[in-house]
Amino acid sequence: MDCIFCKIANHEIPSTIVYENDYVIAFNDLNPVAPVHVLVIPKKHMDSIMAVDDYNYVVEIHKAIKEIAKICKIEETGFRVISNVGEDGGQSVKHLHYHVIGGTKLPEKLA
Ligand code: DGP
Repeated sequence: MDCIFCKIANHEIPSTIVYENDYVIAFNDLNPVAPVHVLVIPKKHMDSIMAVDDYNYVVEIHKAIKEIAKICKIEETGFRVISNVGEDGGQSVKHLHYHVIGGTKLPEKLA
């Protein structure tokens, strides 16, 4: 499968890794929208939230988000977590991922 995030998870292409364990890897987004913009992904390929077939990975992602917030020193100031799904959601990479965004007062709030 030709998936860019699988290649990042397998260390086949470089990324700035923020956090990693057996289940997940988190790395800086190529096009950050804020001082902190980290992507957290499961190491197992799943297309999106709609394709999750092993919720152990979701638990691990949730735990990783807490670690990332501490590592990036945004646990006190706050942050936003977004997972875009499908066409209307604006998902451009078809490998489940969560954006962790912070480090500044975030502008727009849709929900
Ligand atoms: P989304 O639009 O939710 O599918 O977000 C995909 C994000 O992935 C987008 O913010 C840019 C980022 N991205 C795409 N390709 C790469 C890459 O090769 N490396 C890194 N670090 N980020 C990437």
